[in-house]
Amino acid sequence: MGILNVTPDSFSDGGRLGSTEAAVEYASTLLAEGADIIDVGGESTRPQGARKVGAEEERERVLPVLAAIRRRHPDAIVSVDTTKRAVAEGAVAEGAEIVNDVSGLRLDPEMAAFCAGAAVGVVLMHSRGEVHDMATYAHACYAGDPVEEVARELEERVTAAAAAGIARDRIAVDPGVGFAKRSEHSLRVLARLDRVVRLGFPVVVGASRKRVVGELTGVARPAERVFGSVGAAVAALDRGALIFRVHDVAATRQALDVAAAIRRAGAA
Ligand code: HH2
Repeated sequence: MGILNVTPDSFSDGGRLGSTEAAVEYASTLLAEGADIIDVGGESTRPQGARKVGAEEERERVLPVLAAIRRRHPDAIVSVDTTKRAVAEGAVAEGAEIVNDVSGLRLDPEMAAFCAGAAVGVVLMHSRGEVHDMATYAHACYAGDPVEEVARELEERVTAAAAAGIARDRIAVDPGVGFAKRSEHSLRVLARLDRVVRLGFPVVVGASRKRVVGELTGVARPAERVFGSVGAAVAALDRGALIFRVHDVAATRQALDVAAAIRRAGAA
């Protein structure tokens, strides 16, 4: 899953894609590099405290880009990274097939019913709090093993999604690296990804360029964290992840293709 942020303030690549044409060009590059899904997002959750974006502004950022990607690449699978029903609705009308909700359908009371009715794929990511503080440490309190709490809270989100009528085979789950998690929590959740896999859904992991990678590698600039990010993706693959949300598609794709081939050869 290649990341396409049409935000002026994303933590690693904000403000780079200033026009619809530039965004579509970038989507073409991600697909050529081996992305299977393009994840388009119009609201940042960056750790410094993201600025709240209204639904109308987010729609204006995301929808023209989605429409243009679909025109240029009619067969591409596009997901929309949003917590808002109004944005998801517009995106699905433009051809998005997946709603990637970093709140796990918590923040907009209309989101779950919309996703059920539209019969889209849904990524339920673990987080706590609101968009502006979910990527901070404000809610990074775990009494015991964070893995158990994250798995339990994800299970609650799955139950809520199913209760709203979302089919179980349209759900994927994501432990939310860096969301309501200090680096030690993110590491623990990645190390014990098998616990999340056991929930019974495809697992999405987004460690790309994140703070935990920066801390482990000593690389301050997010855009330069490619090697560490690839390491995280390979480790996640080994622990059962199926979808990798990444900025650096070519590097990750090549590493994962090799790592997956080694896994398959071992299983034969
Ligand atoms: N992380 C971010 C945004 N969306 N979605 C899923 N499913 N999993 C993630 O880990 C995830 C996500 C944050 O990263 P990014 O989009 O690079 O930054 P920003 O929030 O600043 O736009």
